Amino acid sequence: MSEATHVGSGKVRELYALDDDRLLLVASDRISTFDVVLPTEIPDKGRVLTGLSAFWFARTTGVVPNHLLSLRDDARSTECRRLEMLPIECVVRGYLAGSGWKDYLATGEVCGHHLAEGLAESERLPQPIFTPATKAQTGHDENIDRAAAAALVGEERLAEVEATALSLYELASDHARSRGIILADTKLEFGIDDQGRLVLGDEAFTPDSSRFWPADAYRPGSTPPSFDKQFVRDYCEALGWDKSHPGPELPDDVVDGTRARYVEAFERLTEIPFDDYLAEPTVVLA
Ligand code: Q0N
Repeated sequence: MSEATHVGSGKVRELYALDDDRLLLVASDRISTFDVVLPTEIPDKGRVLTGLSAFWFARTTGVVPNHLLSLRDDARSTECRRLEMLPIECVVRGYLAGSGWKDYLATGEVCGHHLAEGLAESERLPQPIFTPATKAQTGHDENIDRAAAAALVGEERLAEVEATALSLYELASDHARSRGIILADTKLEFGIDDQGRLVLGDEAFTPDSSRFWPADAYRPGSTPPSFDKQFVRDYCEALGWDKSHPGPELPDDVVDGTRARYVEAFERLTEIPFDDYLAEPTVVLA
């Protein structure tokens, strides 16, 4: 990418500027667990996530426009429109997990949503809730209430992103459910284009931005297994690793099993053979 300037990196993705209007988002095969990037890669993980995101972008243009311009032949790089990103993470939760469960246990509320008493861990909520968070540069995003989010993006824009995020979650979670995957929650990022329009950016409904649970193993009252990372988590727990940097190397069977789970998520959700995607990435856009 000699033509592109590196402009940012996440734990597992890199962002390059192509020109004044366009960015290149490159998904690596790195994997993180318990917030630590492991020294061992999962082959094709970045391609699975890039293809899944593009699949969702193509299927949600009726809800909101998105930043995708094109997929590169490497199947892991997305050319996208440069936006002015909103300074909030737009999280939608259909189930009570992660920081939502923690906040509920401590206060009975999540981001100002007062919930019924006596809900169990991982329980399905009566209706999905919009639970925005601040974007922390380092460390953890902080859940915020409606007033704090409105102070960051404005009352009108907040109402628009809330309605849009809830519509997107409903569309994606209904589809995933019909394919045996529970989309427990998801994090979306929006930006504003040069015309002032709201546009969906970043990645969408991937296992890195959402909690994917296998529907057949779902039991409220416990933490369901992660569809994608469960072998990695189980291996790390059995090792007794203290979850500080650096993480452990993964053995071949854990790598192979995890790769198979990512590919299975891709194929279940898209109904496209993963090899077809590798041969011609644009198949996910059809
Ligand atoms: C942008 N981030 C946060 C890649 C993702 N379309 C866009 N226009 C302008 N800025 C961004 C996007 C997008 N997507 C999004 N940072 C800049 C997430 N990054 C973290 C690093 O890896």
